[in-house]
Amino acid sequence: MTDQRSLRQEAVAHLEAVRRNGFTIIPDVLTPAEVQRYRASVERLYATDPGVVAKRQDACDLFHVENLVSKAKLFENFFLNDRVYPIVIQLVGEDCVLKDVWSLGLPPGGGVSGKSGKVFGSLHIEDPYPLGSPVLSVITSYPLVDFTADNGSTRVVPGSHLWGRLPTAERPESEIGVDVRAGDCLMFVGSLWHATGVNQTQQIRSSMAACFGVPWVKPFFDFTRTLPQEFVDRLSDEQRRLFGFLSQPPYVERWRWDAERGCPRE
Ligand SMILES: O=C(O)CCC(=O)C(=O)O
Repeated sequence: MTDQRSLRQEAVAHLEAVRRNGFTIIPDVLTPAEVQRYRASVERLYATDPGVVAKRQDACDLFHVENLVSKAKLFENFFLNDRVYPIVIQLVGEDCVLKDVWSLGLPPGGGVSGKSGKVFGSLHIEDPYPLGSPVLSVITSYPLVDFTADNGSTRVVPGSHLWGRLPTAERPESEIGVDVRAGDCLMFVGSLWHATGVNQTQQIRSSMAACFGVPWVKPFFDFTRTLPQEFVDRLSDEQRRLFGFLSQPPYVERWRWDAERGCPRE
C-alpha cells in the first residue's frame, strides 16, 4: 500500500469518527522533539506574554495565549500538519479560514478562566448556533504534555454535535474525559459540547490549538490586522485565504480592489 493510500484511508476513518462522535484523535502528528520545542516556547509565553499576564488574577487562572501565530516563527505552520489539515478541509470546506490560533495552559490546582471572558471549564460549543450540519468549525488541539484524568483532559459529550441545542449547566451522564498523548491531535467539531477538565497535578497542562471555520461566520480574531507585516509579505495564496484576507469586505471601492489577494490593487 502506498503512503498516499494509507493516508487517505486514515483520513476517511477519522472523518467517519468525527461525523459520528463529533471528535477523533490523530496519533503521533508531532515528533517528541517538536513537542519539546513547542512546549518550551508556549511555557515561556505563559510567563512573559502581556496578554496572559493581563488576563490572570490568581494562580488557578488559565494561561491563555491569543494570536499564537504572531508570537514566533515557530508557530506559523503547526496547524497545517499534513495528516490533520486535509481532514479539516473535508469537514469545513476548501474555502475555510482560521478563526483563531492559541495556546492554553491549565495550571496546577485548577483551570478557571480569569479575565479572559471565556468559561473553558463549563460545557460550551465554539459555534454561534448549535447546528449539526453543515459543520461550521473544527478545533484541532495539540497537547504538549499527555492529557490525563489527573491533569484535566478535555471533556466531551460524544454525539452532542448532532443534538442541535446549547449545553446547559447540567452535565450529561454521557460526558467523558478524552486522554490524548503529547504529539497527538485531538480534533472536534465546533458544535460538540466540550470543556476543559480540572488539573489536579503540580505540572501545567500545556497545549496549542487552532480553530478553522467557514468564511461566512465571523472569526474570533482578525488576523488581517494583526499579523506582523514581514509574515504577511511571505504568505502563500492559501495562507492569505486561511488568515481571512479573501473573506474581508473590500475597504476601497471595487474598481480598486484585488479580490484575488484581498487587498487594494497596487
Ligand atoms: O483544552 C481543552 O481541554 C479544551 C479547550 C476548550 O474548551 C476550547 O478550546 O474551547
